[in-house]
Amino acid sequence: MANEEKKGKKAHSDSTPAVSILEWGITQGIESCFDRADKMKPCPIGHVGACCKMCHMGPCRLVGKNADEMQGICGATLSTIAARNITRFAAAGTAAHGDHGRDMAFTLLAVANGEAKDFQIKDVRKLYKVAGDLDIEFEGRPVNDVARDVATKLIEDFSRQKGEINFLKRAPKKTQERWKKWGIVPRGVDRENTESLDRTTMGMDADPDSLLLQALRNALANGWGGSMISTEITDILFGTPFPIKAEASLGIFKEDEVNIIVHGHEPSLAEMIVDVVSEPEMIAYAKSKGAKGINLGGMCCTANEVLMRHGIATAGGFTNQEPAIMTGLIDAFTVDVQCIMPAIVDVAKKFHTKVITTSDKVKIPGALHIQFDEHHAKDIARQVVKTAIDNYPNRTKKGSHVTEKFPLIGGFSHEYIEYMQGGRFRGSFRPLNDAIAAGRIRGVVGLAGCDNPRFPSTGVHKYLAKELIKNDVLIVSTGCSSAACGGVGYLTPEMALENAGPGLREVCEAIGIPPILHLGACVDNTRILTIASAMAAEGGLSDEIGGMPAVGIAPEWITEKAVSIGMYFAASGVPCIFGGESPVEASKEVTRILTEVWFERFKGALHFEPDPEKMLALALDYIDKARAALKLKKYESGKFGTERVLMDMAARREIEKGAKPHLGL
Ligand code: MSK
Repeated sequence: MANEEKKGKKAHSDSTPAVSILEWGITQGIESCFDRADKMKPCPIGHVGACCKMCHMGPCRLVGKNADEMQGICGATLSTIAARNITRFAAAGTAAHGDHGRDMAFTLLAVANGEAKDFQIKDVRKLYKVAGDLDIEFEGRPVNDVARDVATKLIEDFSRQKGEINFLKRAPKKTQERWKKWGIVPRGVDRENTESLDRTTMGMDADPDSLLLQALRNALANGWGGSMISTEITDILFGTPFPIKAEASLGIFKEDEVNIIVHGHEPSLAEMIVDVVSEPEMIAYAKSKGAKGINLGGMCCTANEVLMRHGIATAGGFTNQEPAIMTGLIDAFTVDVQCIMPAIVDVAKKFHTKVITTSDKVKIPGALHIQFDEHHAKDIARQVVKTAIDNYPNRTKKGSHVTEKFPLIGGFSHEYIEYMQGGRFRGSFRPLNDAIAAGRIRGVVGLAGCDNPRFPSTGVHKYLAKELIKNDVLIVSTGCSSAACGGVGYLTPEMALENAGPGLREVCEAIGIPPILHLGACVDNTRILTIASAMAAEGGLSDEIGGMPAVGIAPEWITEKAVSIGMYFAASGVPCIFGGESPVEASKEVTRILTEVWFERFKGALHFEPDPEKMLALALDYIDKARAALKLKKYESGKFGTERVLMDMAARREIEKGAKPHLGL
């Protein structure tokens, strides 16, 4: 990337297929988010957190040379206003992931009660594991009874008024002690959301530190509550992922088949569509309309869900929504919840594409609405697929196609990561901890979050991914970051051979893994919490999540969900670096709390840094300082200490002799 682009000043995609389609779109007068980003300059006051619109005396804008000494009409200072604004970000992000988790919990309950007959519990072993964590008896009981108890107990996590969220006890003791000490143990998801909204109203909490502690408590209700509930139940219902091949890029569409996209976050309908598109009657119906078959692809995090479990190809992340429609090849663009640009309906009108909304919570004027209901899931999926097939004959030649696509390997659940380090019976995190201790792996980075049209979209993900693995940093990726990396072939073992530093390359070669492990959707960032907790329990590094040579990076973040994620990592002990300008830049005090104060209390932090080179330097600095504090061998590329040898595939097979390589069996 040129320097100008690295600083995020050029608001165009860094994806070659997207650029070629978007350029064609410009010749046709079709507008995209990139054009709107060029035209729409962010409000310079709201952008840095200096605008308070919590009541109707304002909005109050604290700007100018003396902004630090100014007050809103009620007396709120710049720091109060910036802290309130980012606390509301955290609350909204938690609400989004919380509602996702809640929907999954109610689906599990409906399945257990025999009311959602099209779904089954695919991973009974995981159900039992979660039941055990929740102190629910499972031995000798009917599966549905256990599932009902699990769903009921997890639903209580949303409405609980006192006490604490169930999965918090999965965290290392020391991490939990820090939460208790600073009063940020979340009670229930809804309670924390309500309290954040309450505290940030006019005339309530004015102390930035107190507000930001509530933001952390609210975010923890997401990480160890809503999102973790979603990940666990999705695994129980649809299977715990294990490595699987797939493809990525806008080139996944087929000219002679019915193309359907599933976009959004909640996978329940998408799972049914996966089943339905291979029904012989549906394929015959598609053929009767002149198509050779049905081609299913995904977008954003619904894509990640069905990629992780079925190898369904992804057309990319957030900014690929409009270019995907501009191919002219999509017959139905089906959306569920979150990260759905209303603009897709306008783009679709220029083609034959039908945009189908499916959630009561997401309706877009001009879209066809087919309401999803888990009680009649397959019938509704058939209706969606049939709508796409019926639309196929309406396809015209209009559009700009690309054919380039890349293979990838996804499906790295935390269970599989443990399995790959010793097999089903000897799985542990010891080899990873040892490789870090010996300096073969310098540290671990969670690369996550959105792709942003205000950046050279996807470019900062790719730049950081390449540089980090060159520096022997193992990457775990989720969300649109996985799509950005997958869309250029970075999620393959070959990437390690060609680009990884010598230590990381050896590890990847020994196990046969890519240097970037695709962990799933945005909600699956909780897999990173689980991995970090397991690494702490394994010993040899830090005995809590804080202090590990690990960093979270969201280089092109967009959403409130991202802020909530960054905060639950910070509270759990992981320093996080977000790209772009800071939404609290107006307040030095709030910036100091998010970085220095939180690091002192939790060993985590939330930085905002627009320059990708500085993001990289900051991440490596955190990793090296954590190594030094743990008295680990100083990292030097190509010079390792001794460690336990990682087992390769053959060795694991030898040990297991016939054991099935997947916990979900
Ligand atoms: S989809 S939250 S744009 S990662 Fe999860 Fe992508 Fe960000 Fe949505």
